[in-house]
Amino acid sequence: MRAAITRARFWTCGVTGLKVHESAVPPLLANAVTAVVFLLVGGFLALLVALTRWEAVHLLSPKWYYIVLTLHAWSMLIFWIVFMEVAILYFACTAVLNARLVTPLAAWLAYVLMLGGSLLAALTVLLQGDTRDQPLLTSYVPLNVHPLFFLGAIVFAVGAFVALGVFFASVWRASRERTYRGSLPLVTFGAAIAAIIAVESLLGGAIAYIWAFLWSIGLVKSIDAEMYRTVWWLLGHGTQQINLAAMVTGWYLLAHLTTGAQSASEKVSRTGFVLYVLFINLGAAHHHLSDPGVTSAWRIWNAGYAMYGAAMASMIHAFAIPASVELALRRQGHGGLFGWLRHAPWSNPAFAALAVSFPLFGILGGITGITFGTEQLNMMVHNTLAITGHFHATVVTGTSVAFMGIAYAVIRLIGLRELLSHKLATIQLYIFGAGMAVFVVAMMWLGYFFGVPRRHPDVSSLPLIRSPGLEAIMGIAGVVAVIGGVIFLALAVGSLLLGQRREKGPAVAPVAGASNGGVSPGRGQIQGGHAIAHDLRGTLTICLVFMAVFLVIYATHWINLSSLWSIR
Ligand code: HEM
Ligand SMILES: [Cu+2]
Repeated sequence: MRAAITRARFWTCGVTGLKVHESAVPPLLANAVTAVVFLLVGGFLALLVALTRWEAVHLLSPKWYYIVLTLHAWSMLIFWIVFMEVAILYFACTAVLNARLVTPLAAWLAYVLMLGGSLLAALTVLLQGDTRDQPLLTSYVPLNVHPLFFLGAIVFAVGAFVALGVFFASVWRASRERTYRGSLPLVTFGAAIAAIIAVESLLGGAIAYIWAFLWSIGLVKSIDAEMYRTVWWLLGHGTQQINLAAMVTGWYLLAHLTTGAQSASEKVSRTGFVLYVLFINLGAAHHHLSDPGVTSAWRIWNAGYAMYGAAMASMIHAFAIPASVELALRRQGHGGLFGWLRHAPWSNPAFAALAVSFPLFGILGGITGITFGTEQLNMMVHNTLAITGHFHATVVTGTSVAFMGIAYAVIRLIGLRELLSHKLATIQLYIFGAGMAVFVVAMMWLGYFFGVPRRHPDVSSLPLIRSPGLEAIMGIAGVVAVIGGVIFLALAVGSLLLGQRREKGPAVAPVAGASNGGVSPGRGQIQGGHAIAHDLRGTLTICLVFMAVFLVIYATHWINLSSLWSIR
C-alpha cells in the first residue's frame, strides 16, 4: 500500500529523464516564483537608481535615493538570490537524486519565515521615517537603523537555516535509501558545498544581526564598529560565495542539460568545490582592505595569499566547464579548433544563459575581483563605482543570468509548462547580458578613471573631472538591461500561467540506484573513460587567451598605481 502511494507520486520528465516527486513541487515553485517577484521589484528599483546616477536625469531626491538603493540591494542580492537558491537546493536534493523532499512541512515553515522576515525588513526600510538612517546593503553600525529591520533580517536568516536543514535531511535520506547510483552527483555535490558555506555565513550573520538588534534596542551599550564589520562580512562575503558555488553548480547543470556535457574528471571538479569550502571565507578580508582597524599583514595574507586557494578552485571550473562542453560536442562530430563552439546550441535559452553568464562572470567579474582584491590596488577603487561595477558583473551578469537559465528549466521540468517563446527567451538573455556588460564596464570606468564614488545621490557638486558621455552610456545600458529583465519576467510568469501544458512522463517507482537522466554518470562512466586522450585544444586556447587578458589588466593596474605619485 505504502509502495503504491510512493509509486504514484513520482513522474519521469520526458526530456531529461529526471524523476520528480510531487512533494518537491509546491515548495520549490513557491520559492522560485517568490524569487522572480523580488527580481521584478528589484529591477524596477534598479531603474530608479540608475536614472538617479545618470546626472542628466537625476531622478530621485537624496532621501528617496537611499531608500530605493537599500530596497534594490536587499530585493536583489538577498531576496531574489536566496529564494532562488532554496529552489535550486530543493531541485538538487530531489529530482537530481530521484528522491522525495523530506518534511515538506518544514520547507513551508522555512518559506513563511523567509517571506515574513523579508517583508518586515523591506517595510521597515520604507516606513521607518526621517529620524532613522537607511542601512543600505551592509547595515553598518552605528547607523541609526530601526530595530525591526534587524529583526526582519534575523527571521529571514532563521528561515534560510530551516531550508538548509530540509536540504541536508533530504540528501541524507536519499543516500540511506540509495536512490541514486554511485557517489553523490556533481550537481548535488556542488549544491551541498553551497549549503555548507551557507551554514557558515548564516552563523556569522546571526551573530552580527542579533548583536546589532540588541544594541538598537539598548540592551547592548556599545558595539565595536570594526568587529561588527568583520563579523558582518562573514555573511556579506559568505553569501556571495554561496552564489558562486550555486552558479558554478548551475553551469555544470546547464551544460549537461543542453549538450549532454559531463565533467572530464569529476574528481577534479569536486576538488574545486572542496577548495571553495576551505579557502573562500578568507576572502572576506577584501572588504577591509582600506580599514585602519586591521594590520596590513593580516589584510595581505588573507585577501592575497590565502585567497588564492579559492581562486584556484575557480580556475579549475573555468577549465572544466568549457572542456566538458567541448568534449560533448566533439563526440557529436563537431571538430576543428572551434568548430564545436560554432555548433553549440546557441539558440537554446538554457545554453544562452551559460554562454552569457560564464564568460562575463569570468572576464568582467573574476579579473576585477582578483585585481581590486589586492591590497595595494584596492586603494585606487575603494568606495568608487568601480566596485559596484565589479559586483554587478559577478552577481548580475554571472549569478542572476545563470539563475534565469535555471528558472526556464524549472518552469519546463517542475512547472510542466512550455515557455511562451524559446526564441524570445534566448534573445532576452543576450539583451540582458549585453546591456549589463556595457553598464558594468561604464561603472568601472567611471570609478577607476574618474573617481566617481558609489552610494552618492548627486556627484555634480564634487570636484571631479567630468567624463565625456560615460554616465549617459551607463544610464542607457542600465535601461537596456532592465528591458531585458522585464522580458524575462514576462516570459517566466506568462509561461507558468499560460504556457502550453507539458505531458507528465510515466509515473514510476523509485528504483534503488536508478539512473537520473545522466546528471551524474557515476565514477568513470564518461564514454571512453580516460583510456583515450581528450581533445581539448579549443578550451585550452580560450583559457590561454583569458590568462593573457588577465595578466595585461593586472599589470596595467600596477603601472597605474605606480604613476599616481612619484617617489623622490
Ligand atoms: C538591470 C539590472 C540592474 C541595474 C541597472 C542596477 C543598477 C544599480 C545601481 C545604479 C546601483 C547604485 C550604485 C550606487 O549608486 O552606489 C546599484 C547598486 C546595487 N545593486 Fe544593482 N542593478 C541591477 C541589478 C542588480 C542585481 C540583479 C543585483 C543582485 C543580485 C544587484 C545588487 C546591487 C547591490 C548589492 C547594490 C549596492 C547597494 C549598496 O551600495 O549598499 N543589482 N545597482
Ligand atoms: Cu567578498
